[in-house]
Amino acid sequence: MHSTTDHPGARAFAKADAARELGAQHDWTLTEARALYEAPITDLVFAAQALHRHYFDPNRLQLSTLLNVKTGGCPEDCAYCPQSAHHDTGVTATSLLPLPQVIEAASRARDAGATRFCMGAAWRAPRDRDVERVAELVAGVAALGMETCVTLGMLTGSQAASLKQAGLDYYNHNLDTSAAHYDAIISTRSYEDRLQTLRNVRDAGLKVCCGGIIGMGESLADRLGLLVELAGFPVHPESVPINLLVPVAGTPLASVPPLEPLHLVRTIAVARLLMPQSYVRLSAGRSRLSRAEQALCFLAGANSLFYGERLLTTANPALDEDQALFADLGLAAERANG
Ligand code: SAM
Ligand code: DTB
Ligand code: SF4
Repeated sequence: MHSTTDHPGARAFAKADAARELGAQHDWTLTEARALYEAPITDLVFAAQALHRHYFDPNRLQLSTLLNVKTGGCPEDCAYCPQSAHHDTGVTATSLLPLPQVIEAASRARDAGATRFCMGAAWRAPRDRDVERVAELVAGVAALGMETCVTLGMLTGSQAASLKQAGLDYYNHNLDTSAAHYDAIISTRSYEDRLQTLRNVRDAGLKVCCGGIIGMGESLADRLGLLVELAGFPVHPESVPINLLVPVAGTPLASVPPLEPLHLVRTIAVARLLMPQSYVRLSAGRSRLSRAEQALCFLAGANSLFYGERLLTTANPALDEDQALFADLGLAAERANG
């Protein structure tokens, strides 16, 4: 009989399985991650699903709704991003949305079944007075009984502490890719800058949401390098968003050939095996996946997604389409606070 013991990934699978006794491990290597990724897909997805079931209810999804609270005009030059002022994408820059508009969007998201509300701002780094205003938004959304998440760019320790004080649950700040591939994607801030923000966020007692983007023309080593980096954090991010590049006209990555969705499935499965206790979010790029491809992502251990018609500047599946998908797959939304 064939099993995970018959191919070169056997030791890596055994290590992943040991998490049942040892909990999450932090010393994953690129060689081990590659052995998992390149295993027969049945072995890979089976192992990921088995470990997933050890830590999570396999039939529940965590639903987060995104709102862009400050759009465009960003001074960073992230090659994938439609909101960078360096790229001519037709996105119009706006100032921070007022509180009532944010509360209205959050209430709608809650009524539609989302348990977390994520607010994004196209900043390189907020000023202290920006943080004060975002803190008001966070407090307002938290008062609705929703979990809160914001992504504002680089953050100092004291800014992270102010947001925590306001009731913030999660801070999203992605590494985006491996350290080696990073310079091909962004030149205006360093990998170390990102790691420092993540340390500031963790030290303030916030939960960390950190992942990246695949399908940007990276090598397999880069794709896995990102996961190995995240799995090496002293505490794994509680939430790991895996975004499939949404190609936007006017960005330097607009014509990168689309990644075959099975690579997304394998990436999610490896993320699940390396970080078994983290929520793995099937993030941007869902609009171009079939229902069956999304089902395979859930089987591979994805248990969170963005729910709502828009991401930040691009489209996401419609609510009724997603509700029909969940019903057909027999999956239910995770309830608020667990
Ligand atoms: N400015 C802040 C920052 O960069 O940290 C927050 C907003 S930024 C848009 C949040 C994340 O969205 C990025 O780190 C990136 O991973 C993701 N993202 C942006 N554009 C994307 C695209 N075209 N396709 C997939 N993911 C994208
Ligand atoms: C994350 O990892 N993905 C989200 C969220 N964090 C902020 C953003 C996806 C953006 C996709 C492109 C857009 O809509 O502008
Ligand atoms: Fe700015 Fe964030 Fe877009 Fe980079 S990803 S250009 S920092 S909004």
